[in-house]
Amino acid sequence: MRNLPSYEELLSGLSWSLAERELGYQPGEPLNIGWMCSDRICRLGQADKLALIWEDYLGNEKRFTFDDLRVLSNTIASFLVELGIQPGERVCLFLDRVPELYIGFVGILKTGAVAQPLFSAFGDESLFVRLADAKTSAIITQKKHLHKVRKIREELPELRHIIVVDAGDSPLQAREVAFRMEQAPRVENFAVYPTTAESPSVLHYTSGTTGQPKGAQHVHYSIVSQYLTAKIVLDLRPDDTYWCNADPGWVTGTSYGIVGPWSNGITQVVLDSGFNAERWYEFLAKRRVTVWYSAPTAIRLLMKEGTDLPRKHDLSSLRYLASVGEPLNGEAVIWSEEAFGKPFHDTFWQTETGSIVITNFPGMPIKPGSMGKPFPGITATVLNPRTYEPVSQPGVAGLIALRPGWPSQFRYYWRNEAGFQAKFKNGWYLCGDRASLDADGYFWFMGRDDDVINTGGHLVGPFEIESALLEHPAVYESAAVAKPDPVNMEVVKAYVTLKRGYEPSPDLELEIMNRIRKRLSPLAMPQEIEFVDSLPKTRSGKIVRRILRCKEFHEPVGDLSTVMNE
Ligand code: 6R9
Repeated sequence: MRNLPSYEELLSGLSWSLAERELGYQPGEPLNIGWMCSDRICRLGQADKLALIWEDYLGNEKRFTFDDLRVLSNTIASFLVELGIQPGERVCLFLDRVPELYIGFVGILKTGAVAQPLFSAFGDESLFVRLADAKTSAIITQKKHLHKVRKIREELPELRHIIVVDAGDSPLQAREVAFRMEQAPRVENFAVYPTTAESPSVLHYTSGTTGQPKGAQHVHYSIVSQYLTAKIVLDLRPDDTYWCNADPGWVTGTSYGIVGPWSNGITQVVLDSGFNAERWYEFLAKRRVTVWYSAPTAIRLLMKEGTDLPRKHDLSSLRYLASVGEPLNGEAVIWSEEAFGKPFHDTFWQTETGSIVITNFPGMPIKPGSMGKPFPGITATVLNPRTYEPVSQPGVAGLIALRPGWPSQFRYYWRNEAGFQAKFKNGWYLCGDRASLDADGYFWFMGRDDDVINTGGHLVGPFEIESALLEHPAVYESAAVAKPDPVNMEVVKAYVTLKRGYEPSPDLELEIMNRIRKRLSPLAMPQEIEFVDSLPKTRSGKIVRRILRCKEFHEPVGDLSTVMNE
């Protein structure tokens, strides 16, 4: 076992310029994430090393070396260029976790276009809102998701190309074009577009309390943070087999499911299949996974199955475990010690931060339940919510805040300057979360500072759900809030008032739920609908979700002076 540096040693030894040097990047020169993750690794003599081992739910397997990644991403890139895709245009990836998703991401970036990954589980409404907002030019998808695109494309005049990766003999319609990545003529050489540090790279949509989801725009320079944090925090080493079980529709699945590992030349494995404890343990054992990046909800699901199941599988290859997305409760850390002989290391970050900002490092003593300390190069603190000054005492709750300026910080919200400005106060970027700091400088997460619902690590905005609820003919008003849940931490609960002539009934409840599931996504679907006569509102008529949320969590509501009808 090698000696791991202490936190203090890390602090003094690490810098973003070190990452620039290791990546061979000179400030001012072209910088392209797609090239960095493929061509550069080949040039380092790793062309034949495996970049991706992919497996689907049936156990079918595909393997791609870094040279395959280089050539196939070239192939996709030149296909896009032939279609007329210009640098800066948004190209959406709307795919299950198939190889085209990972390799397509790299290919899009090579053309200088912006990759816009979206969950393939999204229904037509969720898809529409994000494509319309981004004025997306092309979408890469599968046959099975085509009906959702067809349903909305007439309202998306900017969407010029619908690229289907598995069209086969299926008849295609206007604007649709077939592309088979592995059957297309391989493109050995592609002139990678000379993007620079500040050129836009990835557009990730994330939910807030008000309005529709916001597009957090990242730039090619983000690779500097993603490379270094993947190497240091996830402790990636050349011989590792790495598994990040996040979907690239979520920022974790791109920053640490594509860019982090591949810019480090690491072999990664992907399982294109939903959660199943037995299957996951089998996969870990069969693939001899060494580093695993997961999420608390998945860990809680595994915990439900007990420690006998992991003991039936040879999990001795596992060396390092990390988690992101929600608070990792102390219990889960202790359980993982029991089940795997190793703790999960909590990492905290956001779509907007682009990379891990507060975390537990290998070699650092873990305090179960704490998120750890800032990554070297990140200045993080807890602010007094009234003065926006750092709180001086340990244990006092406040707002998690970061000093702007780290490489992978989002540069703006797409076409939403006001929303962007609102994230900064007194020279700090506000994460929208609350925490306290202890005397040793460890952060302890307390909760979000807004009405966003974190269900199984996925942020769902109340506005999106309420908008969809209001489209139902029976719904007069609605409020979507979080409700506690033993596995997903939170699930969506909707409070609904009905229009005259409609009566609450279990059938109506089911019908509304299903509608949300289909139009938005299974995650956004309310697990419960409570029909009420009225909703709590401020004097200016705004629905006060806080009151409903507190009811669900059995918490005191606090100051009600601005609320009218409670
Ligand atoms: C990467 C990602 C960000 C929000 C964040 C916070 C919650 C993430 C957490 C955590 C407690 C952790 N969150 N990591 N809460 N402990 N280790 O999750 O991005 O989807 O934008 O969510 O998730 O509330 O502000 P994103």
